[in-house]
Amino acid sequence: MKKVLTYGTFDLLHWGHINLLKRAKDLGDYLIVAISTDEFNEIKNKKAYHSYENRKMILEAIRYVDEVIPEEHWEQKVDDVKNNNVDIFVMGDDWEGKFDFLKDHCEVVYLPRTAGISTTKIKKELLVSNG
Ligand code: C2G
Repeated sequence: MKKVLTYGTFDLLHWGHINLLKRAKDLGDYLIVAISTDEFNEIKNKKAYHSYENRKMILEAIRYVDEVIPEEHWEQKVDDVKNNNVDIFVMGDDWEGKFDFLKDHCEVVYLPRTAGISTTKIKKELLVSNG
């Protein structure tokens, strides 16, 4: 069984996220998503609209996602890959090259981001349209 692992905040879930999760799952048989905790989002300078628990529940409802684990700090990826017997690490290519150190432990794949959508864009456009 080929296991795939990816990380993210996945706030205000949108079709760009789904495109990523679908392509990640298509690379193997089992997809684990490490979702950023609210505390880790502070370290990433991100303020998610939905809480960790609710973002986790939403991700677990997606057909492409087999397991959701917490992402609590930058340094956990090697352990996550080892402890979960991960074969392929996947991220959107806005992270191109940033996780190449994982190549010692698994395959590393950066997938093209989906253009035209982002959580930031959604927030901005809602702000403008609702004045
Ligand atoms: N993504 C995408 N296309 C978009 C938006 C997002 O392919 N239009 C991808 C991102 O590249 C990422 C995943 O969807 O692989 C989740 O996006 P975010 O929730 O913004 O993740 P991020 O905050 O970049 O967290 O340790 C890694 C970090 O936790 C990544």
